[in-house]
Amino acid sequence: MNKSDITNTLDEFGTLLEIKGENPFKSRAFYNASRILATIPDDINRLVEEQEIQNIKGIGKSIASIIEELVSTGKSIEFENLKNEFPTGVFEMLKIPGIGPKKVSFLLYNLKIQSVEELESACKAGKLENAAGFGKKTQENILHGIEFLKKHSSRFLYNVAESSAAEILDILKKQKGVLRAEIAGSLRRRKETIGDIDILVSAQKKYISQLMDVFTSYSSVERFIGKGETKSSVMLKNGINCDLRIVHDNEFPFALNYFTGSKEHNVRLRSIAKDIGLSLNEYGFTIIDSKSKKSSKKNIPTCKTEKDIYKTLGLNYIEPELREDFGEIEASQHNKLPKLITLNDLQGTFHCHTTYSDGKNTLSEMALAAQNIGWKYLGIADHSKVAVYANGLDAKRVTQQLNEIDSLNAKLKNFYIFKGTEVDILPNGELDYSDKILSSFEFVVASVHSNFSLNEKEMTKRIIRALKNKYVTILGHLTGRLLLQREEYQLNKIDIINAAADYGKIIEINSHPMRLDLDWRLCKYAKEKGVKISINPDAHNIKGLNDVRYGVGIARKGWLEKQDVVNTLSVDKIRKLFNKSR
Ligand code: DGT
Ligand code: CA
Ligand code: CA
Ligand code: ZN
Repeated sequence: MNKSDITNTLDEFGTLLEIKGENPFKSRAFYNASRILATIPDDINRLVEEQEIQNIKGIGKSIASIIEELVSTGKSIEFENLKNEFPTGVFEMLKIPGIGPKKVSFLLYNLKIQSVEELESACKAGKLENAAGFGKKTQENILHGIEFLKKHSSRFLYNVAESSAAEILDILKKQKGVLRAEIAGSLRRRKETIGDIDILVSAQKKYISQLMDVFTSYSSVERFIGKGETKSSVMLKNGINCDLRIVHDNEFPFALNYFTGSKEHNVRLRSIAKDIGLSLNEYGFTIIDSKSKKSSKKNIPTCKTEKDIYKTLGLNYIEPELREDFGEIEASQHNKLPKLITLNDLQGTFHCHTTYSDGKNTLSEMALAAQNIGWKYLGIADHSKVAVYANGLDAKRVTQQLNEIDSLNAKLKNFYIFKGTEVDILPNGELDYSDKILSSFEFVVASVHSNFSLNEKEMTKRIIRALKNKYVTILGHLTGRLLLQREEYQLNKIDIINAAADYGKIIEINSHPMRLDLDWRLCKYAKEKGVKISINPDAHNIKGLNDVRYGVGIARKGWLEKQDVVNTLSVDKIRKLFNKSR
């Protein structure tokens, strides 16, 4: 953690204590310590190393030890515990202009408002008009603030940020003087949502300022935010911020590594470097001379690529998707890194909709499109009858569709359409089709599409009951979340994954950019339990088939290898697999 990480954490610490209603003296001590730390010029690492923190006037003993813990481990246990006492919505509410800790405290404890969404409905219902410290005017301001937040400072879906970034990268790569150019940050790590776009370029010195101008005057730029010698920031027309950094080519691998992050991964790398007498930052390695406590540039290992950096640290190369301090450092040290799945490994996919339910393309159009991608098969899974809003199929139309698939399959060469359905899991865990109808399909995706408000126990039981049905092959979009829009329903995900393992069921990674559900954090767990994953597009038209690439990103982020994912298998092997559980 650098100094600004530390002061931010101290400020947050103070804020949380204030929300909690602790003695104001306590939170003020944190704010003061943060301010003092920000103003002293000394290097924070040196201060900690020389045990000087507690001698700084205005920083008490307990806060000093928190700072030491933050610097040496990158975390404070006390802070993490405190943070866990609050719903995550608290941090979002604090971002609303005009909302501080006192107001959040009142909202949280007196009105039981836990998130921006809940606050918005409360304002719209006029519930804050007569609340102490609020009133009609404040209520209006809060609504404006929320609108502003939504538009400007929220996160963005991966696919939206990615297409903006790809466009900019393309333009930059074509400019004179550019040597190397890459997307960094959370986009390179393929996070499910993106805060801002980070682009890194190395260029000949004399072209740098010209390049910055190209960037800031690019047609998709809404406004200019800031410019330094090596960095410019802009806001794009779609509201996303984009940082461009331009470095010397010999700094490029180091800067790429640093700005790819994650922060947590960077912290780990730096500490490994330190253990072997090196100091690592965004510009390069320096050798720490233990006698003079100064770093020197002599005999530094040269690194032309990121791979060289990892090698210097005694590590196997770690793919960007894995850099979350999620066990990848240890795996790299012990030669246990996964060989990540790639888009090319897919031979087909499941869970696609057609005009039989709410899809926009016909069965044959979807099959043809899948063939054109180079796939060997496509699994069709239209909605079941209770999904009236999505034109779900009754028994008669199921028969019709299955017949059409049979006749298409008779004509198709080197391609096979798997007969499936996306059957609704009813509130009690029963399925929307009888076992007899279910048995007429080759595979069954079971999903929750209604009654989201069950409590955790009921929802978990509901889904596990559905998994017990011998005709169910794949569990669809486990949590029902819609990224940036709708929270997941309450459920015990671990229990459900364990049940899938017990019953030999597949769990899908729903690749729709708004879902990306199973979450990558759980993919790794599922894999460890031996649960197989299917990367499904949930496509509602031809174009949607390509969404599997987002699912592959999540699979990679979740440590999955080719053999963990069923749609890397051939038609024959899939058939055997689907039959096995029946
Ligand atoms: P985002 O933009 O919120 O989706 O996530 P990132 O990971 O792209 O974060 P961003 O844009 O703030 O910074 C890009 C990378 O730069 C980040 O992944 C790691 C590195 N970085 C930025 N600030 C710090 C810092 O204060 N300390 C360390 N160690 N690394 C940092
Ligand atoms: Ca970023
Ligand atoms: Ca950034
Ligand atoms: Zn669905």
